[in-house]
Amino acid sequence: MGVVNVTPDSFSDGGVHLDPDVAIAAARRMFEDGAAIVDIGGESTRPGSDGVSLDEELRRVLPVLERLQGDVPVSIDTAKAEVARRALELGAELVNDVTAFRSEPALAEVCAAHDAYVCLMHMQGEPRTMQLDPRYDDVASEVTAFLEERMMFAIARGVREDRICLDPGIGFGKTVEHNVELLRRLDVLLALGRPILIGVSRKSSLGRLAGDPEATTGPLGASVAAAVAAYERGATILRVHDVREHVDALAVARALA
Ligand code: HH2
Repeated sequence: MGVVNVTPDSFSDGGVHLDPDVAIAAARRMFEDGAAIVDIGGESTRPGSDGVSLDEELRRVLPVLERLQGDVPVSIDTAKAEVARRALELGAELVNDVTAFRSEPALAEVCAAHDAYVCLMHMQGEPRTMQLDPRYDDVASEVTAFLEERMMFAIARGVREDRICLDPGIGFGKTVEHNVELLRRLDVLLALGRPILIGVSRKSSLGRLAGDPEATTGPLGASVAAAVAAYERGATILRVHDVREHVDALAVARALA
């Protein structure tokens, strides 16, 4: 899964894809480079962010979705039912909601009505404050219990189970140690029986593990290493900014598996 953030403030590509022409070209390039799907987002969820209005989010993503329609398989990264509805009408195949239908529960019915694929992600707290003091007794089992509950919620609202993938939410209300623990113990999540999506690309935990305690992003080599490790532990969808490098690395990892 390639990532194109049509935002001024995303943590690693903020401002880069704000111009629709640039965003569309980036999405097409990611698809040509081997992404199975490209995740388009109009709202940053980086630590400390406040969110954007419905009008602003639509203004950012609609021109991009309109011109990618029929060309590139698209996922919409949104927590807003109306954004998802418009994106699905424009051919989006997957709704990626980092709030797992907690922000707008009606988003579940929108996904069900379109028979859309859905990614449900774990987050402790909300983006504005989530990195202040994240705490867990046992991060892997707490994240798994949360995702199981959200999956049951989605199914109760009409989403087919075989449409759902699950994501532990690397960096969303988690310390470096929590992120490492989740990636090491993916088997606990896999026991839920659904495909696992991992978004660790360029995240600050990687920069910190690579030796910079003040890092706000992670280097490419660290992103690729984490993606391969997640793949080897059973993750099947890797959400990444640098598609070509990850496709090459995963092809080799698959050949050696
Ligand atoms: N991470 C980000 C955004 N959306 N969705 C899923 N399912 N999993 C993730 O790990 C995930 C996500 C944050 O990364 P990015 O989109 O690059 O930055 P920002 O939120 O600042 O736009």
